[in-house]
Amino acid sequence: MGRLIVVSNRVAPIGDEKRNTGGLAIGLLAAMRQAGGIWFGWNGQVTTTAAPLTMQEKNGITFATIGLNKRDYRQYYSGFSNATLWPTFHYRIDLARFDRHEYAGYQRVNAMLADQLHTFLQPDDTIWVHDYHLLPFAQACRKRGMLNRMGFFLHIPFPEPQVMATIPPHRELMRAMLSFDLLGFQTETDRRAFVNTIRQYGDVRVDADDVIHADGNVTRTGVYPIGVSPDHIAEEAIDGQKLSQQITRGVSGDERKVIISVDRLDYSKGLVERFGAYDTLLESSPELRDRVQFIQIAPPSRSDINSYQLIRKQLEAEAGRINGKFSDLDWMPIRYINKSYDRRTLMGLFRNAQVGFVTPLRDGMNLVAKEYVAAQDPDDPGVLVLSCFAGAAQELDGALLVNPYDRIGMAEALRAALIMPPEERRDRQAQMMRAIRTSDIDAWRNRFLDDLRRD
Ligand code: ADQ
Repeated sequence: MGRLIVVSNRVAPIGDEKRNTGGLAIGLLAAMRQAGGIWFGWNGQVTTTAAPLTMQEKNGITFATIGLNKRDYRQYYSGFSNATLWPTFHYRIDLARFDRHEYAGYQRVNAMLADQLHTFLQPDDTIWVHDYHLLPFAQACRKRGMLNRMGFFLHIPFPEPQVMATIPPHRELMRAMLSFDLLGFQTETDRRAFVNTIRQYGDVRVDADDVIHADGNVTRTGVYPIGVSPDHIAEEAIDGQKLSQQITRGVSGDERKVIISVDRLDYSKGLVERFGAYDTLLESSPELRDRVQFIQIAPPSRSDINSYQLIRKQLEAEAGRINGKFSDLDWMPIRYINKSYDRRTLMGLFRNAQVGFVTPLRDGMNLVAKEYVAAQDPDDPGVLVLSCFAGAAQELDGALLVNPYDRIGMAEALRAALIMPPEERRDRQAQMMRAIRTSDIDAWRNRFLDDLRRD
């Protein structure tokens, strides 16, 4: 069997996990460590001149990285990837823009990355490409004569046909995706949306098993919900408990219950709506004031994009408003923190919190939901309140599922979580742990790679 080459927009150097906030990076590091191989992509630096490909070996994994120049970064990364594809795939066409130059830059960077890969590729290598930055990557490789087995995994949702159609070159993008041998999605909902879209706009033949035939290519589709390493998280959570108690000492007190949320600061995560629900909870249940503490950890991401600056301002205003309305000398209802924590502290914080409040408006999976459950003490677990629009909701049926657009419904769920009897909490956590163990990070990688390598 040949080498495994993982291709993703951003390559995270090993040993740098603490600073990594992306679920993609964390999931891939765990997978690569066991599989070995080469991880190829952008090193995260923006250079003024063309940067050469750098190969660096660490702990059995070769990191093949390249810098992007300012124009590439602007057009490919901030532009088409994060101002067109990201909002559209998360159903926020109100925030999406389309610019032909940015799209040309997106295609150009995909072609440049294919050229670079060609320089070190061997004929029996298997290539596993990740996420929306690289939809046309296989097509660019095929044009350069690379015949290797190539699979693609989409970490974010795939939108319904009418939403996908708002991207002007949607047909071209969809056709380009058919140069992959296998397309993987987080949920059946996403896979179905893709198949429906390609049926409608692709001018292709889709057979009974949803295998797609176009121009002599055969593309299979599959569902591979990404997971976590539950045993590892449990260890981190126990280790991190003391550290996190020091952080929250004086914040939570012995008698205050903690509600925790951790997200990249992104409009898809539903933070404004979540703050609103907490406001409603305190408004409608005055007896809870001074008895609960909401901690929202949200390190800024993509802060050079307009819509991200806007959401940050909005959240600062909301946190200030709610704290102004309810605070007392010894109690501040929301701790809104814009920084990253190392994994141990974070998992410890999860274990010490009575409620995990995870309410994205749309999310491919949402690893925080799974991490929160895996970090709990099985004898005295907390309760997960989870958006029905997170991919994780399709597996974690022991959560209290909420609609993130329903402020009162979310407040009611928070209340139910805060007063839930221990037996019900234990049952729900045990039920979710079964699902988390069945589709952990190893199962995710193995199932995808087995399918990709299968004839
Ligand atoms: P993200 O949108 O980044 O991932 P998520 O799945 O929740 O979302 O992963 C975030 C990861 O970063 C988690 O492991 C979390 O613990 C960590 N993290 C977040 N904030 C942090 C902080 N302040 N300090 C330290 N660590 C922090 C994308 C998709 C998701 C999909 C993943 C994986 O948007 O839907 O689940 O990829 O496929």
